[in-house]
Formats: sequence, structure tokens, C-alpha cells
Amino acid sequence: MPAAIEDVLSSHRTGRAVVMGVLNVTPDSFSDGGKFYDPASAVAQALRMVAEGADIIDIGAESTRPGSDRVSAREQIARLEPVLPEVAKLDVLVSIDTTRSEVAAFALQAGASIINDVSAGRDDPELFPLAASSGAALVLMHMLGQPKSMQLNPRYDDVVREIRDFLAERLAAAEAAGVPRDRCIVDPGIGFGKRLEHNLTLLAGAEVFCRLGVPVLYGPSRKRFIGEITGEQVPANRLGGTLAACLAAYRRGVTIFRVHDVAALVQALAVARAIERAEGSGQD
Ligand code: HH2
Repeated sequence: MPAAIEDVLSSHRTGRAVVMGVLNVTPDSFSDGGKFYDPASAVAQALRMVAEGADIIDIGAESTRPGSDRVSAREQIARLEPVLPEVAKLDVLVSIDTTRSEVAAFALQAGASIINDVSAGRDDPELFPLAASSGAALVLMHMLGQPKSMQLNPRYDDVVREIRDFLAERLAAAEAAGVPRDRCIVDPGIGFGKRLEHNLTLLAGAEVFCRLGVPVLYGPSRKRFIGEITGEQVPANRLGGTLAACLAAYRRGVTIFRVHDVAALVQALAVARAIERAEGSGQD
């Protein structure tokens, strides 16, 4: 059974693992740009991910890959119009990956229940008020600067502490704007203004984010750091590294995983959970 929104928002307490499948309705995303730009293939991909066990389909109409240019709200809505209402008819939660309130408002009205804002409310001042008035769940992600420039020279003194403090501040800002803390999810933003060592430290230190008391999401899927470790240049061939990163985060308390390859992660999590249960029974 796919998760209901309350299952997602309580996953940090229950330990339920939640799989968010990526659907990029874009011509230029870093790993699958153009593959699902055509509405029929986008809807078919959503159907496939639901059949594979996705709890959430995260639909985006603007690439945020390093160096990318902005896409207007009007263009994002035009890309979403033939796709999102169809996906919302399926037995799955729908999340909208946008920083623009206009786009989020369109998506919520068409059936989405989660706003995934990679700017954590810093791009559009109307986004928090929209989340507050609609009751949508809200993902707050850390990004250093903007996609155009974020990978130029990212620096941190203490990457885990700085991002933990940033997410705590954004949670407080969302709450001040009327978004209840128990509707929020946080994400340290793997690959968004981070070098290899930053991404690895964020994965190793995932418990710190879990202590913020809200569900934690990680999106390592197919990202460049996996290629830097393994030499694999083709993003679609980075499944093994993606699974290793998700399982490492899962062991540390992370419950929501944003991935392109749903079936493989569902299987990996099922095995990890079965092993956990065996650990528990061994202690009796
Ligand atoms: N990563 C991407 C996009 N949105 N949202 C959250 N919360 N966390 C992430 O790690 C995250 C995200 C980038 O991946 P993708 O959508 O495949 O690529 P692109 O931005 O090029 O469309």
C-alpha cells in the first residue's frame, strides 16, 4: 500500500521507509533530460513507478542541475498541465518540485499534497503563506546559492552544523509564516553546492538532521558524487552507488528517499528491514 500523507509525516517516529520517485518533465535534467518531456511518456513513467512501489511521485518542470537556467512559472505550468492531473488520479501521493508559489498553487489545485521547495522558501516569499493556507506538506531543502553558481566554489567550516542550523532556521521561518512544524520535512540537499567530501560528511552525519524532530529526506540518486567515487560517467549507470547512499542514510534514521530507480530501492529497503527484524529477534 502506498503511504498516506500522515504516514509520510510520521515516518521519523514509525520508521516507515518512504520512496519518492522522480518525474522530470524537462528537456534538460541531469540524468534523464528529455526522456519524459513528452506527456504520454511522463504519465507512463509515473504508472511504472507506482507499480514498482513508489509512495510519492515528485514532479518537476524545472531542472536544478548545476549551471541550469531558470524556467518561468508560466512555462513550468505549461509543462505540468498535461501530466500532473493524470498522475494525481493514481493511487499515489503527488509532490511538486518547484520554488515558485504560482506553480505550487497550480499543482495543489490539480491534486498534489506536497511542495518540494529546493530553496526552502527563499526564492518566493509567497510560498510559505501558500503552504500555510493550503495545509500542504512542505519539503525544506538546503542549497548554497543558486543552481547557476552553486558548484563554483562551495565552502563550509562545518558542513553538518551549518546545514543543521540553516534547516532549523528555515523550519522556524516556515512556522512563523503559519506552516505547522508537523507538516514539514527537511533535506540537506545532496549535490546542491557541495563537494564530494561535503556530500559524504552529510551522509555520514545524517543522525544530526534526524534530531531536528521532523522527517528527513535525502536525494542522492545518480548524482555526481557517485561518479567521483566510482569513475562512472553516465548518471543512469549509478544505481549501485545510489542504493548504497540511501541505505547508509536509512541506517542513520532517514526515512524518505528521492530516487529515479524505484523498484531497486524498494527491494533494497525490504531486505534492509528484514535484516533489522532479524537483529531485533536475535536480541530476545
Ligand atoms: N535533487 C534534485 C531535484 N530536486 N529535491 C529534493 N528535496 N532533494 C534533492 O536532492 C533534489 C530535489 C536534482 O535531481 P533531478 O530532479 O534528477 O535533476 P534536475 O534538477 O536536473 O531535474
